[in-house]
Amino acid sequence: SKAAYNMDWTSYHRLSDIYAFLTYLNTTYPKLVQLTQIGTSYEKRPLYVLRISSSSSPGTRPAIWIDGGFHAREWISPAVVTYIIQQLVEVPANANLFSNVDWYIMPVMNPDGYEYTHTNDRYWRKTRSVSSTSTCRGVDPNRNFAFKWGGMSTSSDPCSDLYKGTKAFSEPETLAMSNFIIGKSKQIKLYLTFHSYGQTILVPYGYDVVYPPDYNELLALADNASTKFVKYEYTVGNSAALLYPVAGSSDDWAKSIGIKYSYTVELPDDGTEGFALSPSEILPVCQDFFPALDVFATKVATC
Ligand code: ING
Ligand code: ZN
Repeated sequence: SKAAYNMDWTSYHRLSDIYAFLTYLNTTYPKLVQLTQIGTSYEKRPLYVLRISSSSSPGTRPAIWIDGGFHAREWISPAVVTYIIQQLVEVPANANLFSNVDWYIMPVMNPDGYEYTHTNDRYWRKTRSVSSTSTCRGVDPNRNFAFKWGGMSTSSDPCSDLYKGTKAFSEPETLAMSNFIIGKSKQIKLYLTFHSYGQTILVPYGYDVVYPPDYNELLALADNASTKFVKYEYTVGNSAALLYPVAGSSDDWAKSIGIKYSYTVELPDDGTEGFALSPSEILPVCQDFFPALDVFATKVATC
């Protein structure tokens, strides 16, 4: 099958390429996809969600939410998420993945930061909002969600990479995303957010070593999904236990609003190249991960 006209997974792409790809899909496959601008970033870039649905009344089936690009320097994340979109939309053999499930996919939730890593600072992490008390810019979007906001592994210092912001959802990006998800929270059964690096699937909660009552079900599904990985070995476990406690993250928040299955994926590598993962690794990482989505979709279809 042929990939979209302007996109490939042998190099990392600027935001304009990614947005052109989404626009192309929206005009080329009107029956299957719908591109919605859910808001604008601090620097007034559009925030896009692509819905993939084969339903005659989209919005009624159980759904999967996927996002990427929270942290600007984690370039493999938008690359994997755009690959997932391309495979779902343009490879007929993958149509079974949306025969009973709708998908809402936001490939770049922090477009300002992403562009900044291409133009100014390759290792920028946060958003690009201006502080009223400091010359330092940006909030960590994964410390800005409204569950246990301001707890462990967060900072009140605008110069910190873990700056939590002035309040939960202070950022236009986290606010727009959370409002959209809340509007679909009856439908969305699985929340999947892609970060890097570390090769782990993190299971809530992350704010402390605390386990939701259905933790074993969440763990079993992630374990099952991870049996699909061939090239890269992923570790599955509670985020606070496996990594470190993190408050105000998006996966905890998704779980807290009733989305049963909620995970943070730390894509490859294991730290050898880290954020600077070689372009030659993009396609292998994408191809290794994609089959796991079948496990998630099969579970969600019966939710
Ligand atoms: N890592 C995540 C972070 O935001 C994380 C790790 C996510 C921990 C969610 C707990 C819960 O720090 C990266 N690479 O950003
Ligand atoms: Zn991250």
